[in-house]
Amino acid sequence: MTGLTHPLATVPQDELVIRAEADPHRPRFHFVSPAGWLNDPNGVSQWNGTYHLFYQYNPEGAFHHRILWGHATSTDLVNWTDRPVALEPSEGPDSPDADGCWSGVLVNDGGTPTLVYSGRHGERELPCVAVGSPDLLTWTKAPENPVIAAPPAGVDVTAYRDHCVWREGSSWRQLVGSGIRGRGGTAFLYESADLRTWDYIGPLFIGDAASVDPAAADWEGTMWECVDLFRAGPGSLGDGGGPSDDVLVFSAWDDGDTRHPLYWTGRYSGDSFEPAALHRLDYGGRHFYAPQSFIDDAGRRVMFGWLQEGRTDEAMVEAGWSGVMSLPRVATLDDQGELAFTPVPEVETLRRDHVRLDPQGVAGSEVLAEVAGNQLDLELDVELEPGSVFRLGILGSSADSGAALEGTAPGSAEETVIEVSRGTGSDSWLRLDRSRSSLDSSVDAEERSGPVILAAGRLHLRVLVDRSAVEIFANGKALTARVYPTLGGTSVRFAAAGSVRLLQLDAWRMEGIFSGPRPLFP
Ligand code: DQQ
Repeated sequence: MTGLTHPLATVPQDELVIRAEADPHRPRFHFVSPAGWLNDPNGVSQWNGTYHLFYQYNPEGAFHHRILWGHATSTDLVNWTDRPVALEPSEGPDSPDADGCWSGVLVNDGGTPTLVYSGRHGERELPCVAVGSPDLLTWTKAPENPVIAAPPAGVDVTAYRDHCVWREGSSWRQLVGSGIRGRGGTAFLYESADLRTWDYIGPLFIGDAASVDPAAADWEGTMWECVDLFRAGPGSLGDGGGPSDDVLVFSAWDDGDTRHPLYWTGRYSGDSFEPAALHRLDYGGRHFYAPQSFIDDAGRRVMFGWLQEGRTDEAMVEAGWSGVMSLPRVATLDDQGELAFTPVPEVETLRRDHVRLDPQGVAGSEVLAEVAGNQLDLELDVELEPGSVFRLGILGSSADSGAALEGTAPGSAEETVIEVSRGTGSDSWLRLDRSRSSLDSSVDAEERSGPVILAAGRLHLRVLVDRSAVEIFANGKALTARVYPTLGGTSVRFAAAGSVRLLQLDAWRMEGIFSGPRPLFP
């Protein structure tokens, strides 16, 4: 560490871990940094059987500044062991990463673990490389850094950072996220023989920031952060494929505003990407941001995302920690050619105290006497007739909140409500109502929603509640969000309007993955 301090570094560093551990909103079975700030997943991978999760980390406090790469490893994607910080800024006027080691990826360079990341100096980010020891615990920065000296000449870029790197034939290819002022987000394509010298090819594809209202949930933004290009259909990237077999994931950014993750389906061929359709990746918007994915040894496309906080900067700083890593989720293409998500099955090893409810009609509102808690895994199969609505209330603080669940009257208690409504046509919706999640009026309480397909009225709903982190999967569509109840509510209830049948409900309490305080610098 240097002696540099930031105005937001108001909590002594040796107090951060204690504060973080004491915070009731801190998740227990999601990966979080030991304390301080965490944002994007980086270098996600499986190397010689071991899973590696690197992440944007500021151990100085719960704010984004002078970012390091934290590192944790796992053999099961569930339990994580902290490893020494992998990358930290190198000081000096000529250092390309003097002000931060920003997001990037891990690649296997003929057996040598190699990181490609964005070095930040001043307001500028440029591609850098670091080479790892065989155990991936010690990293040496390449003397050639930055390996690309500047964004493409003659292009007025809104920003330029983050990397997707893959092997194609005998070459390396790289995308760098960017945006062209006045047009839209883009990813610049480069090629290299050695990861050190890169030839610029051109923009892979340029988005259109004017295609929809900037307020829209699928606005492309003016810059694409954390681009991630992969083959979701059969075969592998670069072998042609069908018109919608490739996926280009990005996080829509606009002048410092982290908006939401989106993806194009299309075909990557030659030096360009022919788009088919644009989709929302997670209906939680900024609460599942900067996702990055990899193929593991089992052939699964595993994705992590950053669950941004929904509380004020001051509240984060006071809490001593900020930022949650999503549970790893498997991405597949569904029948509609869209990404479908489900948490990796390994998460189920944390399940305890199983409760099962048998088939029953749902009428009015009912508290589940057998199920309560703020660390839960809930799995439901529900059948909805056209025009009906199913609601699941979680983190409820008193029996009085039944009125809210039925949508009739607001009360003073807290409750977070997940709602699935079946339209009379094909318009069915997943909605998260956070309007009564917290009595704290300073936290984000905006509604989140998006369309779901209920074939024959059937819904498979999975809800993972981990204190302030909530991950919802409804027939493969993900909605991730943060909630900050103040009353310590643990009740679970369901309710219905119209004709709804619960086919099965399984519930478990979830075990935590860390046994106590962890050192800021393992
Ligand atoms: N966060 C990183 C950037 C990236 C952004 C900096 C996305 O590299 O563009 O911490 O959250």
